[in-house]
Amino acid sequence: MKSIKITFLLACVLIMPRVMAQSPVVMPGNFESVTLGEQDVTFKTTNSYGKITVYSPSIIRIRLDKKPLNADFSYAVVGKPMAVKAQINQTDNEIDIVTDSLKAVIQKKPFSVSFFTIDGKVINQDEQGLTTSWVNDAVTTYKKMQDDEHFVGLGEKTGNLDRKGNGYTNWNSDVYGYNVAADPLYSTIPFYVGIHHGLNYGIFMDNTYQSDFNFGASNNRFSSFGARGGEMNYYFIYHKKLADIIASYTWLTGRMPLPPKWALGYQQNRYSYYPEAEVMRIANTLREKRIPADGITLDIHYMDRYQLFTWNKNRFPDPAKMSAELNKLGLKLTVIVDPGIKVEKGAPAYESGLAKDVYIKYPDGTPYTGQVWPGWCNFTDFTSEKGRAWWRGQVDFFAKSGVSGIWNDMNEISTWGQKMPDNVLFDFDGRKTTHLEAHNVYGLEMVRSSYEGALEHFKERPFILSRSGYAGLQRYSAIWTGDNRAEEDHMLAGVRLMNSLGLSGVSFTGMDIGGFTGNPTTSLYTRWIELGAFVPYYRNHTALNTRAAEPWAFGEDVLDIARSYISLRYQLMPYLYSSFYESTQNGMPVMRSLAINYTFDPKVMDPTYQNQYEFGNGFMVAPFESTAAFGKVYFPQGTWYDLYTGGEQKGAQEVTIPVSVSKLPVYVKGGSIIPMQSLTQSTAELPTDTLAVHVYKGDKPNHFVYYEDDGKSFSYQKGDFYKRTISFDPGKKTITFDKAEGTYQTNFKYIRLVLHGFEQTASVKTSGNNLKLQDGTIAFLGAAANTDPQGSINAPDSSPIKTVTINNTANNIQINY
Ligand code: NBV
Repeated sequence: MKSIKITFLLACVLIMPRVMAQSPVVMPGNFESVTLGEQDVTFKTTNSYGKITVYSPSIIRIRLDKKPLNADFSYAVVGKPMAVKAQINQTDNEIDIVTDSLKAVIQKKPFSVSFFTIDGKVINQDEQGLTTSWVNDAVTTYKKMQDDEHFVGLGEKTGNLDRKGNGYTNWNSDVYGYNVAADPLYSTIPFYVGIHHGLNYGIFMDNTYQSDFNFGASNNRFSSFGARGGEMNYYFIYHKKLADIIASYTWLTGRMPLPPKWALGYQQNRYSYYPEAEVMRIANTLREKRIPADGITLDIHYMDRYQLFTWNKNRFPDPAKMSAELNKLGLKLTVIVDPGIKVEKGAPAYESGLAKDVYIKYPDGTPYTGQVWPGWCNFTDFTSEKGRAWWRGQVDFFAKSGVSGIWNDMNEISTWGQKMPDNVLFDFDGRKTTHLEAHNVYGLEMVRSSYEGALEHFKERPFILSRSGYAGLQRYSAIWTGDNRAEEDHMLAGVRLMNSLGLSGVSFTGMDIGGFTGNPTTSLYTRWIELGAFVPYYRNHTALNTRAAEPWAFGEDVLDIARSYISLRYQLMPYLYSSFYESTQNGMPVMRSLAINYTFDPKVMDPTYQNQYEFGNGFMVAPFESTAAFGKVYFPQGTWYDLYTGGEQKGAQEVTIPVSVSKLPVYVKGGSIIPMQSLTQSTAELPTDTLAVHVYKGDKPNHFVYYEDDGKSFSYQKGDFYKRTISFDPGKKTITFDKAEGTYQTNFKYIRLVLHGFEQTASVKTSGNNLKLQDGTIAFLGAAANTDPQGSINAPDSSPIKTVTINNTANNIQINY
């Protein structure tokens, strides 16, 4: 008995400390082994396996798992590590990785990572003592909160521009009529930018499980990012400029392909336009009332009892004929698709999907059945090539009906009840996983399938719109912010959602103009339709059972204002199309939070000014509630011009301005180059042969890459475009047009140069020819805009502007003023 007791006590003494030491939080621990490669480091620590890879001089990837790392796989990342000169050295205590632009230091005992500029400034560092850890399957990395650190981005997230003090969750959700503070919403983009001490960096955590970000919410120590499963897998990006961080992030996750030009035009929508006669009535009214427009969208009522890949033949007897008629009017047809395929014996789409075995299943092999619009549905597994191929094939149905755009709704996945079981299995491209890992990429892979299907079957560039998505969605689709409400704060929240999406690599964004749920007041509708002219995807949409929301539905005054702003959008088409082109090249969003170009200006983070944004590189929009009589505008460094009066405003100032519902406050940045064209009623219509190039005097050099092509085919990929850099140099007092590149014949024989703020200008010289400047004609918004063939943007009482028309045929044009 005694010896048993002694043995027991001994066992307690020996075992207890170990039991007690086993913390529920598992840390990586100390390095045990390490292999240094040319540009990577592979290692094992007490409790983890890891790999650090240099992707570019500015991008370093960190991977860490409790088990040996899986074979690499990502739905988001398309960039492969570049061959980079990296110096990798180790001592007993640390490993240093030095590239041309940053230095990473990995502590070995215990594991932790820090990033420094080449001259030794801390950019970002693991919070000592917390670093990365696991709680069961959930993994989180903790970063030291730097003094006065701010955070922007994270995709479609509500709240302030500066995310400091808040936490967010990524789990794609159907949030009908969401609250302006709701989280999560429909899509997941686990990428953000940290800003402190004049430095900025990006972190992209590529993990599709439910993820959580904490920017000092309920803690004063760290910012953190983590996921409920999978490995810690993040890319650290450092550049001096935020714009370059976006360029690197979109190099990693891909950029928007050039959209068809019609998708940049005004789109008329409601839930739902039917039957055909109603669609044609809307189309004809747009034309009669001279509302420029490029698209009409059909919501779920075009289908036969909501069954995918069907038409309700009573409502739409001949869809191909109808879309041809719409096309003749310069309008393209977009239709909605949902992922749910109605389970109905004999229904062609359902049966063919079943035969091809494309549906997601329970572990026992029966398809998962959930309820949506058509009733009980099965759902295509877009994470399998088999599923995607089947869907791509189905897209031919739309091609045959003359459809030009595919609007992907409900792809979070949304089902009634919103409780899709965890044990539903997905192929995950051969890796086999559960709903937990596949949920957040379902929408992305659906739009990928729609996009690739449209590439196969449509003759022209397709337009794809999505409600849900994951990082990288910009490669396939535009996104809109779902079921917003017809409320003032929702309009402004929508602006911030789009600005945040823009910071997170998604350029082609929209919100339901006028609000989806509820009825807007007349003034709110007015302000919203004005604002829409300065939003990448300009679509008016409203829910079932709300009042009519077409531009003519709120009376003559509103109609005039709507027409003016939509017309302005069309006059700005050369500027807009070139701005979209820029996004395809470097990921710069069309709608730019001021945090992009004025990152270190503290005023930008001030909630008073956080809704302001740049639209392309030239305009700054200051949106206010429609009820506001006054508003505060922050003018960052530089010179600014009132778009309507041409009035000059010096920057680095906060100014209180009178606000009226008939005018959206818009300013032009000094130095801007803004090409405009004559008014057309659709992008299918040719403007006149004069391109009005507006140059606003500023004190810094600037340039604009003018881009033109046929706006619809893929021949630009073979060099059939017209691209020309236009520069303004205040030092040399020149405006130059470089030689045009590409084989495309520009539509514009003449350039009408419109100089703003160049009061002393007397004459210009172009390549040796002396041309006389004339006082500019003046016309803007309202009736005048429709009659001005050249697209001027000045109001009657503006400061004098000077114009001169020059031939656009010369290779290089230099104007000395
Ligand atoms: O298809 C109907 C609607 C659509 O109009 C809306 O834009 C989507 O966000 N859809 C959601 C389905 C649910 C509406 C209650």
